[in-house]
Amino acid sequence: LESQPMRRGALIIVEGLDRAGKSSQCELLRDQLLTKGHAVEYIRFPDRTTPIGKLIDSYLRNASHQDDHSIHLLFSANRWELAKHIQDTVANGTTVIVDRYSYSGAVYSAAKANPTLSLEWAWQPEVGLPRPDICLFLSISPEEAAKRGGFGAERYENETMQSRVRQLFGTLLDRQRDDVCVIDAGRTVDEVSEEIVDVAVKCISRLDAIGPLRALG
Ligand code: 2DT
Ligand code: MG
Repeated sequence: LESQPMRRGALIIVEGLDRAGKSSQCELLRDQLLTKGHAVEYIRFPDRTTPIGKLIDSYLRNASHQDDHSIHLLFSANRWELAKHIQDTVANGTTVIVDRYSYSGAVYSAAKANPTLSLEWAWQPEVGLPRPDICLFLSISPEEAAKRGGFGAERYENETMQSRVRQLFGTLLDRQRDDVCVIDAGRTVDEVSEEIVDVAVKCISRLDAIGPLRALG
């Protein structure tokens, strides 16, 4: 008997503003997919454990300063250093769930309104990275986000940044709309999770039609 060719895993990105519930939903999705018998790995960006990630962590905690362009490229480098791992893991049949990715990367940097750091400039270092099979964008209103508690103490956790980020996510996700599925994250955790699991399972079932993992353009 010929053995079946190994089916690859999916690359599933979860994006959204702070307080949208990304991390909880990623964990629920991982658990649900595991229960359904899928092999799953959950990673998040920034990955603060690598040498580059430690520089990013220090910057986010306001313990160090970086030029806007320089820190932007470090966030991107933090994805590039894990790109091969993502490709290999997916090729080996494991679905990879990623909490934040290139979309946060481009949008948070462009939200600084630095005249030489446009959304276009910010997207360029992302070109060629593993392209998600689906990007789930957890959408939440400013009112609902406020209800879920105040801002934390990290850089970017303030009203001005969050409202610019919201606007730029709109622009970027529209450009990348083939890969994006907007989820209303203002509902209960269970309602949101049910829709996310449904979309993820459908994505996994379409992988034969999509073919090998693609690259971001
Ligand atoms: P968390 O709160 O999810 O740990 O994110 N960010 C994230 C960027 O500015 N560029 C990036 O490439 C990524 C992945 C968003 C910490 C903050 O880091 C921002 C919030
Ligand atoms: Mg945060």
